[in-house]
Amino acid sequence: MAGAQTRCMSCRAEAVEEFLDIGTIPVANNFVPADKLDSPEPAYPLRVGYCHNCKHCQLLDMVSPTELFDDYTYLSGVSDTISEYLRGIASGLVGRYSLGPDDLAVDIGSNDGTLLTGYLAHNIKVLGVEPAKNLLELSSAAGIETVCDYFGLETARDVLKQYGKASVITSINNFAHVPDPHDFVQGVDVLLKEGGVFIVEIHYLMKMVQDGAFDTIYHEHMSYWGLTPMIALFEQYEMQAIRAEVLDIHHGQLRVYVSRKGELEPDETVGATVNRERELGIPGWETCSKLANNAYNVRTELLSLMDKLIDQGATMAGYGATAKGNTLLSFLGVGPDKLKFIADRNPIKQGTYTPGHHIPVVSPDRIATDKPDYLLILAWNLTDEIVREQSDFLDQGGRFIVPIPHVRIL
Ligand code: JHZ
Repeated sequence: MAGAQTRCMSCRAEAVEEFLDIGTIPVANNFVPADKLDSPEPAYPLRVGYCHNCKHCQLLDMVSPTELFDDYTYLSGVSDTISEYLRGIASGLVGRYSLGPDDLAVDIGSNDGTLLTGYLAHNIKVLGVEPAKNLLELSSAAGIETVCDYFGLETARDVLKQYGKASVITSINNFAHVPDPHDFVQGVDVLLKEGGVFIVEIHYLMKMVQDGAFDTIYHEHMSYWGLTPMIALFEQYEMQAIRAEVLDIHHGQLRVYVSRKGELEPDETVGATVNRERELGIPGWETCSKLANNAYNVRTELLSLMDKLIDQGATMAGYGATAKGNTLLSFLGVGPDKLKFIADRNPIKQGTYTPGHHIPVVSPDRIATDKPDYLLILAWNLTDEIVREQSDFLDQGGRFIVPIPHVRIL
């Protein structure tokens, strides 16, 4: 791994200053299979910084995308909330842009194909672009054709030759995974039809700062976007934001609709969102420092709560073997001595162990048999669905601990 990257990946100025150091930890989604528990596990520094020139936030240490994404354990289709949401994006775009059988919809980072299945009932041509080889079987079973590659200028040219231009291109939660956003945006420009729309959705830096969600920092998330720096990036390629929506999903996402300049008319949401960022000073050095302080506060508070409950004889497990959970547990240094197991519905994760501290990941059925007193919700963005699903646990006297935005017991 190269040294700290203080050159901004968006504006390319040598102006990125570190504001939070999570530590040297393994990659959050690299769950360890049982037969690899004794093998050495690579760990990388995880530091995040702020660009004083364009206000972009990014990691200072980049892990190769191949290590992060060639084999991927996160499945879009596992949680009902996320599946419905993703399919809803597709049907929403069909209505908004009157898409029909002549239109091609491309989804970048298409994962198991969940989003693209939302177009099928409308007879739209669809194509996924997804680098994770292990997910191809799943998308193909869902009836989705997928190009197995990283998206960028070269892949866009190949897709164009074989499938033609796309009327809509979606990139949901993977623009932050990209080490070279310039190459990505140039690829979009090549593949997008005249008058077409690119829809990019990311964890919104503003919500991340407001909720103190420092656990969404992990090696996969190379960038932490606000709208202001994103607009500056698009402008370099004669592209423009035409609409911006702040959404509740994943505790706060920013969805930006992008077209080539002059092709579609921007609406008032873009200016309003940029103004809001300016008013709140986000992205800004001070707000980034606040996020760092919240990380230290949550660490102190949650560790002392867990220690107190364990001293009183309580047993504890986790719910949701999430990437963000692994950042939190690594930052706190929590292992199986505190959390007996982590329950998760994703069959790919079950039977594995969390990176670093090796907490076993098991099926949620274990909750009923082991009856822990407390479940720490590591997928706290999906608390409502989890509490609904685990109503028996609550009825039998179990309690949930939610770590973020602040530590609380339900
Ligand atoms: P969830 C992922 O982060 C990774 P993670 C990625 N980098 C990204 O950007 C964000 O998503 C958006 C399980 N679960 O969505 C399913 C149950 O078992 O918070 C999932 O494994 N039962 C792409 O990993 C996990 O929780 C349930 O009832 O932080 C949720 O993962 C529910 C509701 C969820 O993402």
